[in-house]
Amino acid sequence: METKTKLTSHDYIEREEKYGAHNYHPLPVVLERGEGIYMWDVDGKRYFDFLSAYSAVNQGHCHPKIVNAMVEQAMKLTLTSRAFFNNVLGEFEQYITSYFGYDKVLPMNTGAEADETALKLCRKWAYMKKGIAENQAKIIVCDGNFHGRTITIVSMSNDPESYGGYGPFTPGFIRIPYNDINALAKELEDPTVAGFILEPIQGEAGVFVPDEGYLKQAYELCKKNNVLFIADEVQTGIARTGKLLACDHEEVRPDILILGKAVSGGVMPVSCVLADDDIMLCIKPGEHGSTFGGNPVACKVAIAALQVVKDEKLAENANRLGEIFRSEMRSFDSPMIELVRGKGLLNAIVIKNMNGKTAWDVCLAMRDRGVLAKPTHGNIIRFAPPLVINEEQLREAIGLIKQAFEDIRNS
Ligand code: IF1
Repeated sequence: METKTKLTSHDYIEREEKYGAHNYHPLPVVLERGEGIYMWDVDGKRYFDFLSAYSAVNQGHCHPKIVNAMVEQAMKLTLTSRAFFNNVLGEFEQYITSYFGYDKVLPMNTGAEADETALKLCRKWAYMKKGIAENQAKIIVCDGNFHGRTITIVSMSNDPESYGGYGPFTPGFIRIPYNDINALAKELEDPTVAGFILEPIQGEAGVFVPDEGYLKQAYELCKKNNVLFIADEVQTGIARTGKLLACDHEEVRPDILILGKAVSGGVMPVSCVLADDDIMLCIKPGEHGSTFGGNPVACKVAIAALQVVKDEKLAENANRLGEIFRSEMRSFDSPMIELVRGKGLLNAIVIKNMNGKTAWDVCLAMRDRGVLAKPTHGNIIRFAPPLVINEEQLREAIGLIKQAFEDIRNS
């Protein structure tokens, strides 16, 4: 019997290098198992996950209630397509519209698809309800935005890493500075503006939390100008920032709400768009869809994942523990820590390079201490553990993070 030689981490990395597209530069660690707030690499070393797959694993890795929901449905019926009805989609639609308080939901799969759906909905509404001339609708976007990787979405981006080399670009977007109410007010005077799409906290840009009141003022300006307020809560939603939605911090109810990532607890791609009838019914049968959108497995997974958020009070936990994280890291004396910012358990540390050491080196040192996180935009490290983490575990991880900074200082 041939004995299988154990592959080393290097072997795994080399194999990906040889056969996989080079569209990522992962931290050198090869993971094999995840449970709750932890992941283990192929050598059995345990890590605190402080990225949560960019806030998709809010409920913790392989949450039994979510995985069981997936397995149970997968043994019965995985996919009918929307060519036919099935007994699960309506259950999900009723559950999630009641959960977030909207008339209707349009189910998709990835966050980008949900963002694209929101943009299409906004344009349809512009022509059918606001009376903007065909093909003239404009949508306001913010500098520093990240809404996904499709060509229309990168057409909104001002990050060369996102849009570089992918032209020509989709027209119809006006870009303004984030967190700038006056800039928004000015552009809203244009009667061909149909929508304003934003992240309530900019994740990829480095966890930019706008000024208190910005969301509320922006929403009210949009209302005054008959413009749809479109919130991309793919990363900030599902309890991540200490409320069910980041918009809840200012009691703003988006006209179009975009969800993804943790809607499924990181078990499979599930995304959706929520809106009331006057907007949602602008899309007629056959005018939009997706093969897997709203499939029975996704529906059962999403119901289970959202129920976990409520049952385990993840928003309250994120709110309380986020305060501890920011307080501990702000009071920690390290020459590499420029500032700490965030809300709930979506936080970031802006790193000052020291003796040639960068945020990447900090992440390598944290990996060696058993905590996984990754820099964004070079010098910003995002810290986003699963929301099921408890105070004792958080304090243990904070201790390891501080040790990693010390290791760098002493190296
Ligand atoms: C990558 C970033 C985060 C998102 C918001 C829509 C989407 C995302 C606010 C699209 C996705 C992911 C994509 C992933 C890494 C990660 C990311 F670094 F790219 F920007 F989180 F900040 N709206 N974000 O954050 O959702 O289509 O991916 O399901 O592309 O590298 P998706």
